[in-house]
Amino acid sequence: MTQVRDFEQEFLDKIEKEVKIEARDWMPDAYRKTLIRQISQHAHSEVVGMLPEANWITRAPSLRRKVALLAKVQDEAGHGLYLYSAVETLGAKREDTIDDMHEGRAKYSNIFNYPTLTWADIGTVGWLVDGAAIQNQVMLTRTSHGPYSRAMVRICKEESFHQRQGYEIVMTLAQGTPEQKEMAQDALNRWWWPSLMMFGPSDAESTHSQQSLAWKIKRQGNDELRQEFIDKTVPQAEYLGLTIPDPDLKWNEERGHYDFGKINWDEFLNVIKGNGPMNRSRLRARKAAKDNGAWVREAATAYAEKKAKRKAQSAA
Ligand code: FAQ
Repeated sequence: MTQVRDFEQEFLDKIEKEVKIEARDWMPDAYRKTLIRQISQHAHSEVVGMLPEANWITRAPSLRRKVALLAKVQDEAGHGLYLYSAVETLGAKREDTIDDMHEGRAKYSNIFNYPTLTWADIGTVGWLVDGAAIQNQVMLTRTSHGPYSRAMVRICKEESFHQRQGYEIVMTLAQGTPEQKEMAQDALNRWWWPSLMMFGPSDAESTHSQQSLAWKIKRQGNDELRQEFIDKTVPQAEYLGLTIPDPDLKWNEERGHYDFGKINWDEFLNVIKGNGPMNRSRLRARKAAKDNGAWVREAATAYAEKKAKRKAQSAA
């Protein structure tokens, strides 16, 4: 008698035993769908995230700073590429996911819809934005989906370097002239709250967390990660002699955590709906990059086809 395989049970057993789900394994449609959503949005964030930083490459204050920033921006492009490849293992077309972003059907991180006004913003983005990204992404190295988890191992190593690069820029400014210190404080004032929003809505408001935690796509909730980030970052700001722009921020001995003020979720929702200060400019830049790069993609495809044809002819 032939036995009928229970694919869903096999999948759940793997999740339970921490066995990674690989590209050719059976997986529920909803698991595939939420992974395509999360990973492609993560990839878009990496690529859009290049824009506010690239804005300062030509104006970096020294050759050393320019080289480091250039390398960081290139790293973000690489992260986008690993992540788009991970999405493709799930059967989605990279071009379709990119079109989804361009047409407003897919999101990217709220944080990249704010402008980088001064050089201190570049340090602060490295310190806070990469810091928050690492806080969120270390758990993703243990995500249940194999290709995503492996991509995240490498990405986290690079993000750690970015965070230190940013912190070092802010430290230099904080120890510099009063004007430089003021510039660092101003950047912290503008980036603090949007960085806290990067972790997503509170667990009670989060659409996907419960199921994603059950499937071990996410390994920690949005609120827990946000709290860990705050607990780590406050002493870093104190060391720099900078003030976190939150009058309600206070160490809570009983909880063993910092209490913090109310996040403006209306601002978050408005930004992710497309109404942040830089949303339109970011999408314009990404669409222009796609249009201006069309000839390169066409030439590369024509070359690859020609090469394959020649190979087939010489094999015949
Ligand atoms: N921005 O139910 P949840 C970086 C949306 S990479 C915009 O909690 P989920 C590197 C969410 O998509 C930064 N939208 O969702 C870098 C959902 O809407 P949907 C990106 C957000 O997925 C540094 C709705 O709200 N990192 O910084 C945001 O379970 C420097 C309900 O939310 C990743 O993408 C947000 N912040 O949890 C580059 C990490 N938060 O999709 C350059 C991977 C939530 O139903 C320079 N992603 N939403 O339309 C994740 O870990 C998760 O997707 C979360 C959200 C935690 C972001």
